[in-house]
Amino acid sequence: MNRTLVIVKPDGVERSLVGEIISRFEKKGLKIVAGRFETIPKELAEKHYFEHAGKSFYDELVTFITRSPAFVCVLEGPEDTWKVVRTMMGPTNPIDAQPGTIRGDLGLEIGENLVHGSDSNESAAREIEVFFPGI
Ligand code: D4T
Repeated sequence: MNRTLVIVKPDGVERSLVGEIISRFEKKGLKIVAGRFETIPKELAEKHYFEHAGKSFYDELVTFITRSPAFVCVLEGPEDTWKVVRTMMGPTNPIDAQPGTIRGDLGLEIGENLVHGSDSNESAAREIEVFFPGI
């Protein structure tokens, strides 16, 4: 089996969209194999978003992802689960996201785009280790 990390970001939790978002993945056939609510500590957010350090939106991104509880989970499917999740999420900017995708149906702003999914099997392994070490 193959796993990926998904985060329903603080905006998704604040808007009570955890069930709506996670149920889409469950209906698709993916399994939740670990999950918790957590206000992501700054150190974890910085580890998670290390590749964006120094970019214009970095400080805002870290402030956003740490501002209130997120639902962090590991989803499992047969192969390339990260890709299944990313396709269902839609592109980073909800303005570009097609109806039928999570960001296309539920989002409006790039800075409040509801959900994170790892962008490769390598990122998935790294990010799962950041949030669920030793799982
Ligand atoms: P994440 O990593 O949150 O799943 O989003 P994506 O994989 O779809 O997009 P990303 O890594 O390029 O961006 C991470 C995060 O930063 C926010 N962002 C991004 C922003 O606020 N302004 C920007 O210009 C960009 C490119 C949105 C997602």
